[in-house]
Amino acid sequence: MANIFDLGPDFYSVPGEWNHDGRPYGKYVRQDIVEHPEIAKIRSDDCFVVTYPKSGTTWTLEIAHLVMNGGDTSISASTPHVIKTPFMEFKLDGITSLKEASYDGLSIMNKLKPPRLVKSHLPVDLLPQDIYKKGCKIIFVTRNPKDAVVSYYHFYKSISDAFGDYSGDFHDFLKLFMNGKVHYGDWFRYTLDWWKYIQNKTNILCLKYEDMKQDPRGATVKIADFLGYTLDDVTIDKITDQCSSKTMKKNKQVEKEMVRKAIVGDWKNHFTVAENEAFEQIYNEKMEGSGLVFEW
Ligand code: PPS
Repeated sequence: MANIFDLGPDFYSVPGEWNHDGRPYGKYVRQDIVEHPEIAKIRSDDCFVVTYPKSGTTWTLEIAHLVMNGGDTSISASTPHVIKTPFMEFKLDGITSLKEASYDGLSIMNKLKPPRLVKSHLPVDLLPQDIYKKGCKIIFVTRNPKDAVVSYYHFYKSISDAFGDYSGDFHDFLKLFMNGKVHYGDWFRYTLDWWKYIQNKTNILCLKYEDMKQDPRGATVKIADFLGYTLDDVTIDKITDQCSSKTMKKNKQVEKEMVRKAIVGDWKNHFTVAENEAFEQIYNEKMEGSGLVFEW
């Protein structure tokens, strides 16, 4: 039966993208890490922030980094975000939005002093197995997929280095998203695989973007508790403040594309009524029984 999200044969794919296990990856994702995750040397005191793209990764990394530094903002103010908290599988020559001429997350990770805080968007089965074997801490952040796809659409439009010249509108992009044709693939598969894995794991903290927005201080406290840092109220308040979207937007060390509207519910400005109804139907079928519930 024809469905509102059916893709025609000529759908957009980013120049240079490649596939692994049914998922597209950008040319900036290191294929050798995806195919041989064991090349990443993992330490038991590493902490990974793992997300489907556009779920609150940058925000969470900033909070966790400040927690690990007792609220000291000097590194945040002086070091590019992607250097202090490297993006493991990401490699690109000449990122125009960075001061660096080239970037290789894994080699930066290899040079960092422990404890390292690392970003990844890899699915649960593709992260280096040593992360699980060595009991590394993982913060898994998830976000309602309507807002995630809106955020992803604006990201595709804003970084031609990574996504080529995407000229489609949001409605075209939603079709790509619903068919798993955006980088890192199908949101439902990604989220359900991670969600199943994290159940009853004490070394994994699951945060939802919407909860963090609702109670940002509570998010700082949860992250500090999880990472094993005891911080006084003044420091907790300082970190929470420092990590507000308003303050992060002003931080020159955070790429400008990483902080946009930073709200819950921007999907209402993008979805048509028909798209929303079709989305809800698919969402309810795929997520039924998962126990994962979002605020919209
Ligand atoms: S990425 O590229 O996947 O790492 O992007 P990610 O950081 O996961 O998600 C980007 C969205 O998070 C919003 N953001 C924030 N929200 C609240 N508070 C803070 N401090 C914050 N920083 C970033 C950002 O604006 C993106 O969401 P949208 O909806 O596009 O605004």
